[in-house]
Amino acid sequence: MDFILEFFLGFINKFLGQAPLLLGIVVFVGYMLLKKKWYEALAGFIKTYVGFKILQVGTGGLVGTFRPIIEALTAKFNVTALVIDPYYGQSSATEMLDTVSSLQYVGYVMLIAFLLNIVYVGFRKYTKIRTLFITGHIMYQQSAVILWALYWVIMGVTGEPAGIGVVIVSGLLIGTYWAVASNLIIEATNEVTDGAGFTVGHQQMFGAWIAYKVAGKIGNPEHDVNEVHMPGWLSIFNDNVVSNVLIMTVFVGTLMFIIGPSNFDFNHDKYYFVTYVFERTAYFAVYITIILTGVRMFVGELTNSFQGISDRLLPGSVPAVDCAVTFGFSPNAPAYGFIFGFFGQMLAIGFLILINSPILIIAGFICLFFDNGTLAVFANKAGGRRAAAIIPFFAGIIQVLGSAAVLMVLKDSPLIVGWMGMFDWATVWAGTVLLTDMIGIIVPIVLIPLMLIIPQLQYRRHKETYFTTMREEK
Ligand code: ASC
Repeated sequence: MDFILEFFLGFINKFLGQAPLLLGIVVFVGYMLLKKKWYEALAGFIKTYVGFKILQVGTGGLVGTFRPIIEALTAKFNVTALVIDPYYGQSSATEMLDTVSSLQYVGYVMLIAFLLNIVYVGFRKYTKIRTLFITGHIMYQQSAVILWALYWVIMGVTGEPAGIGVVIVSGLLIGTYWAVASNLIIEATNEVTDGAGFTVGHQQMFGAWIAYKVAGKIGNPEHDVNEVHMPGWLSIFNDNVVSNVLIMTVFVGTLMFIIGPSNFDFNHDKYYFVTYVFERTAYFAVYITIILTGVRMFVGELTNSFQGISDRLLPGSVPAVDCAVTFGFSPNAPAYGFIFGFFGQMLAIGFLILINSPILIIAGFICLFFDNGTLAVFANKAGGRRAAAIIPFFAGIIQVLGSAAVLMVLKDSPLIVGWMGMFDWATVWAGTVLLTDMIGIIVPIVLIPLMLIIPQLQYRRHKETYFTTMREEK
């Protein structure tokens, strides 16, 4: 068994977790199935690989540039509390599981979940599931966090290694979530990307679906954040580079001045504080432009070649990939999500301080930007700028309060540093953990068949286009 696990973990880390490689191969195979020339398939592989690598340079750059600013902000106010960044959730999970000799079970959870997802797609005629979740680093993160949380509320007091029941239930539960939630968001993703042929496999799939649905009711899609046609001098905002830099300079620049020059470690020979601030904030547009370039490079290839896979190999199925891919279709929306999500989170953190809450929360950049950015992309598509502002604002409040609630039962876990505050984890998963704490392991067990009802309901809404165009008629 250890051999199988080792092989699988290698496979995850070195292949599945390498999105550029995996998607490149998908494109290659797709083109071969479409009977293209081998060199065309090779060219498709290379453009997908390089394009995805470029995307990763952009997302990595955003994290590297902006995470320290958010951290400096909380350091300045000297708050000690738990951080709602996914990597803080992940390290709480792995550190704790390690103390009860159970870290290796994260691999089993992932293996069970991934195999289950394949089975669901294999039996899509019955399950109505069309998506395979392949965002490797997220698969690991979520497997670790769910195992930790369920272990802690079910077996924590014993200090024993995780039991087989918890491992299996965690795997079945998280695999069902990957399949059901990424499947739920296909139609909306196809609207956002104009039928690019992939779906989102990340941490806010239920959230993005809700954002898309609610946005249609509160906003106007005509007022797209990417098509602001302002008159006079405001017309410079029509360009996403200019508008991202101006907005972020005002917003993040103000934060940086509040934090103060002495709290930033920058080269005084090279910068005045003000030029340093401007460089940081301008990097926002630099990385968004990089993301755009990368996405544009591979999305066309993926769309064309996936036709081959979904015509011949797995009819009507699509890969579920990182949320940042959608940013390439809506370059102004992530800044909206970040800023309004920030206000929402700050308001909720202020509230926790005011009521003297036993749990204090620190904002994390990944949650602020990638989670709310994604919600803004979906909200904007259905409800324009109004929705792209209002929805991330409320999401920010929910991320903080939902995480604080679940941390009430997890806070005594050894070596805890935080929780994954991403939308689905501050809602569905926080709720599941709290209910499991009250009622027991029956809660996640019952949740599995309940989630499986969702694709059945989706299928009923548009049977004719469900497996073909994957778009609902308007
Ligand atoms: C996460 C996480 C990341 C980012 C990235 C966004 O939740 O763990 O590294 O979001 O996937 O592109």
